[in-house]
Amino acid sequence: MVVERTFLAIKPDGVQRGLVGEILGRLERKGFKLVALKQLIPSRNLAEQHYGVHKERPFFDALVGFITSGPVVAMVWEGEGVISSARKLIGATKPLEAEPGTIRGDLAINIGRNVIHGSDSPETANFEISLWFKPDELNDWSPADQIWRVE
Ligand code: D4T
Repeated sequence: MVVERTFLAIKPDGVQRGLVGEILGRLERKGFKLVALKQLIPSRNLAEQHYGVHKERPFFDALVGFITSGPVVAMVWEGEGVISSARKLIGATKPLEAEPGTIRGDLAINIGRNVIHGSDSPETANFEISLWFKPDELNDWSPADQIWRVE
């Protein structure tokens, strides 16, 4: 398996509901490595670029309005297969259809308030990481307990 990086963002509802620690804990306990983290209120321009693929969809304005409504916790996580694995940990887009045990399955009800975003492919991950972060905000580091993380 290839070591990858993915972009994850805790949306304003997750921040307002005090779910940041819960979500970070799940990703840390899984064993993925956090290589960048910051809180920001996204500009309209950033939100429109991030959700550019949904530009023609009827929910686009509401989506951009929501993501720019308050602080977002933007992150880059690294690990083998992290892009698809993080999507599994997050669960289905519609929280009522997300499996129990997933972030959305356990913590959300509404599709417009589904707590977290995760990149859906290597191409999207590269695009989103460079959209949200400058290169010097990404940290290359090795966990001190690396020896316990079997290759
Ligand atoms: P994100 O991109 O937030 O991780 O969500 P998903 O990858 O799981 O789902 P998506 O791209 O299809 O949708 C992006 C974002 O739009 C919201 N949404 C989506 C909405 O409010 N109404 C809708 O009908 C759909 C399809 C939820 C997630």
